[in-house]
Amino acid sequence: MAIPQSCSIQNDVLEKWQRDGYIVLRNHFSPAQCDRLNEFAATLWQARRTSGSKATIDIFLDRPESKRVLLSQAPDEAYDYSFKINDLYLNESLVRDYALDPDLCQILNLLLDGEALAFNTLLFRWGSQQREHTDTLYMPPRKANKLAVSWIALDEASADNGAVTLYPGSHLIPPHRFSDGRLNAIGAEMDAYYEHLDQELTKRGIEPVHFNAKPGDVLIWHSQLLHGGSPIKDWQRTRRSLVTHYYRKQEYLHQFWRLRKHGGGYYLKRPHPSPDKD
Ligand SMILES: O=C(O)CCC(=O)C(=O)O
Repeated sequence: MAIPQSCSIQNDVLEKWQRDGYIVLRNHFSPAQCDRLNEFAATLWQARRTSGSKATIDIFLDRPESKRVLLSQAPDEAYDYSFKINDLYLNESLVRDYALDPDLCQILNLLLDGEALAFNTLLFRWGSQQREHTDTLYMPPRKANKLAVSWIALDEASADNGAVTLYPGSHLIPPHRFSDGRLNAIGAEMDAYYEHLDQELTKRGIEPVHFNAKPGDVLIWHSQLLHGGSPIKDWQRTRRSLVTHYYRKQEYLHQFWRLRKHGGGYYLKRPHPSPDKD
């Protein structure tokens, strides 16, 4: 479902983006498209030992034994706990079809005011239950605010099965700078990061909302929007989703040999991350 070219609708979308720091595209992907990606994910897991996939997976996300391993070496029991499979966009054309869907890219280009460049994907079977955060802790953009994230719902999501929690308008809070002056997380200084956000949320009267999704809905959030994964109360209900992070192509022209066209946008070709050392 592309946003029609009408200026007033584009203005409405931009107004919401600037005010709230996120937009929602209901029914963007069809039930058949959601089924296709879910089947792909199930087969990927079942065939992981023999498929030759170089992807990594972060397993037991919400537990002390959390670690990054090669997908081919993930233990069977990891499937029933939160995990994320990293960067499938690098080798899986099907994943790029969703991350760089032409209608989705049209909207991302509008929000980013430049051409979207996918540089990271995460495939989930359950909610992450990740504490609230801003994505610039992990991957700040070269150009301030020019990072957007799409979250494609592949199951229904609600407060019971770990819906994404958002803090509307929190992207307008001046970002916390760590002791080196940057936005990247420094583990020992995270208390100060959360104190800054707590104070600003209180001052601005910002309350969290759950993103209650149906399969095929897409949520797009701003890099400075505070968000997280709510606790999973009902482990009978999977909460499958594909997350993609996008910079702008124009900030990566100096790495032109890594830029690839796909669908309606571009992606950054780079090596897979390394698994954790034992
Ligand atoms: O899907 C979720 O539970 C949250 C994902 C998230 O916070 C992220 O990718 O930054």
